[in-house]
Amino acid sequence: MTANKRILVLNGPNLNMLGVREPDIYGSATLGEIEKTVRATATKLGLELTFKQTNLEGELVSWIQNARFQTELIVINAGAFSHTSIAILDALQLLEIPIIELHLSNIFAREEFRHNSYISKCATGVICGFGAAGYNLALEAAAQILSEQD
Ligand code: CA2
Repeated sequence: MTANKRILVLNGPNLNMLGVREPDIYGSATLGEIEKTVRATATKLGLELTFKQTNLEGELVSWIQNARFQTELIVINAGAFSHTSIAILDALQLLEIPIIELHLSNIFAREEFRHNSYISKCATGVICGFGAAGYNLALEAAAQILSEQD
């Protein structure tokens, strides 16, 4: 059973601009539209969802630190910080809960500087390249992981 399990979905820099530019890479859905769909999926799966976005690295670090006793699993699309931020990796490594790394685009089919993700080093699994549908896939994976813990 996954009832009442809490999932935190964190979104990093520029993801608030989804649907505004570059629909060929990131799709045409806005982050608000994605959140709405993900909320419906969470309800269907019996998961309690918190969904947040920030452009600030330090804010992401604080949210990850605060998640320690407040959530059973994190889904994180850290945007460009995935490729640069040891601070976010350090914060995630302090957690003792499953971490699902998420990207809309297939980062391995893009520029070489996107091929390395610090977050992958501590992720339970990575979902990338499925566009907005990846958020729902991440929730399905979360429900599966949490049900195996019971
Ligand atoms: O594919 C992803 O989800 C990324 O995490 C998105 C990041 C990028 O830096 C990562 O390499 C892969 C960028 C998010 C930027 O979002 C935009 C949205 C609309 C217009 C421009 C950028």
